[in-house]
This record gives sequence, C-alpha cells and structure tokens, in this order.
Amino acid sequence: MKFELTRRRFLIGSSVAATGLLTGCDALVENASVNDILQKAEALTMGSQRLLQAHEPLAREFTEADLSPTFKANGTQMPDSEDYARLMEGSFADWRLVVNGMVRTPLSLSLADLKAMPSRTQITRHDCVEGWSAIGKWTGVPLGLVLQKAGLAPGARYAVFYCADEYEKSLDGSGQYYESIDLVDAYHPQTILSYSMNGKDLEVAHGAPLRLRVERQLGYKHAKYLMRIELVDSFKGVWGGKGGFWEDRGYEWYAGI
Ligand SMILES: Nc1nc2c(c(=O)[nH]1)N[C@H]1C(S)=C(S)[C@@H](COP(=O)(O)O)O[C@H]1N2
Ligand SMILES: [Mo]
Repeated sequence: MKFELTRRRFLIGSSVAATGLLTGCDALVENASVNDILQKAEALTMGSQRLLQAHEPLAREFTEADLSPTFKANGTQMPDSEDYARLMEGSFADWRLVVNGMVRTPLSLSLADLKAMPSRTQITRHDCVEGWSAIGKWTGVPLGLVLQKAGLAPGARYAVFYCADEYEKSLDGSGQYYESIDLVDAYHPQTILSYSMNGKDLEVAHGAPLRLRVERQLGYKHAKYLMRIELVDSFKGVWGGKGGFWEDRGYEWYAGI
C-alpha cells in the first residue's frame, strides 16, 4: 500500500498531538524506530495512534528466505457443512463476508470487493500452543479499512469473528469456531483479513476464502473460514461468553506472544 505524503503528514502530526510522545514533526521523523512504525502503519491513522499510545510493537517480520518449506495446517482443515461445500464448489464466488452488529453501515463483501481494497503483505511467524511454529507470507486487506468502511457505532469494543466450521462438535454440542479481538488489535496495522498465503490463493486447509491474521497473538486467535464479523460491546451471550472457541474451553482470551 502506498502512502500519500499528505496523509503521512497528517498521521505524524496527529499522532504527536495525541500522544505527546515528541514535540515536533522533525524530531519524530528523525527518530528511526518511530518513523519505521509510522511507515508500517500505512493509512491506518487510528491504528497508528493507538499503536503509539499503547507502546505496542509490531510483530517481527521476516524475508522470503525465511519462509518455512512446509506450513502445517491445524484444527479444521475442511469445514464439515453443506453450505461451505457449496461455496467451495463455486470457487467462493457466492461467498460473502458480513460485517454487522454495532456498525453504522452493515456490509456484505465479496472476495472481489476485498481484493479491490488496499492490501498488505507480511511475512510472519505463526506460533501454535501445541508447540509448532511456521513462517508464512500473508496478503490481505487491513481489518481497520473494513471497519472504516462500516463505521463503528458508539460503544463498539470488540470484533467477533464467526467461522464456517464446527470444531469438535462433540465437546458440548456447541462446536462453532469463533474468535474475538479488541479494537486496539483490530486497528493494528498487521491485523489483516487474508485471502492469500505464500503468493497463492488461500488453500482450504488454511482457511479459504478468508482468515484473520492477528500477528501479536497465538495461532488459535487466527480464525479461518470467516463468514461474519460482528461488532459488539461485550461477548456475554456469544456462545460460551469468553470470546472464543478455545477461550470457552479455558484458554486465555488475550493470547499475546
Ligand atoms: N475456523 C477455525 N479457525 C482456526 C482453527 C480452527 O480449527 N477453525 N484452528 C486454529 C489454530 S489452533 C491454529 S494453530 C491455526 C492453524 O492455522 P493453519 O491451519 O493455517 O496452520 O488456525 C486457527 N484458526
Ligand atoms: Mo493452534
């Protein structure tokens, strides 16, 4: 994604004003690490402000040479539903990502709509709690841009991601995979809705047609097979109420690496 100079000036100016981190634009531009963060923050004004305010770093990014020769697929590798099978047979032409809940304008976006939006590519390391890691290259649309399109309603605090698959339905009969993150992570510049892995369309095993990448958190937060994103002020009442499939089964909601 290309940065427009005016946009960048605005970003730098407003971030300085918002954080009081440094006193002038020149000082900020000369500060290599902050400038680097701003470069990577791309057009996400709100995200970069929060980033600076919270002193939250970016997850480490790697090079093509670091890509893992194989990237394990984990959890669901083929959603077990007729709806998903139908969508897959049609190459996901009829698939839509619904964005609703506490938004001003609910959205229904096709894969083509998402691919037409500005994209971000990042090479990152995925860490699963089961004890394996892999480095992959992900391309997708920054979640912040999708949220900007929908416009948040006052009071929205979390984005909840609903997936197409039921994982271990047998546990208690409520096996729908879902996840959630707060708005700080939602607007983080490396939080993307990814439709491409290692330069190719996302494979079904890895979450086709769309999955979340939320790079500062563990693997189970990276919801695959996205169908709907709901903005909420609390996740009480959403399945087990803990904000995610694994969270409802005892895992941490904030799975920071
Ligand atoms: N919908 C859905 N998303 C999911 C899972 C799943 O079973 N279903 N497993 C999670 C876990 S534990 C990991 S480690 C990653 C695995 O992603 P991968 O298959 O691309 O390696 O997806 C996460 N997202
Ligand atoms: Mo995982």
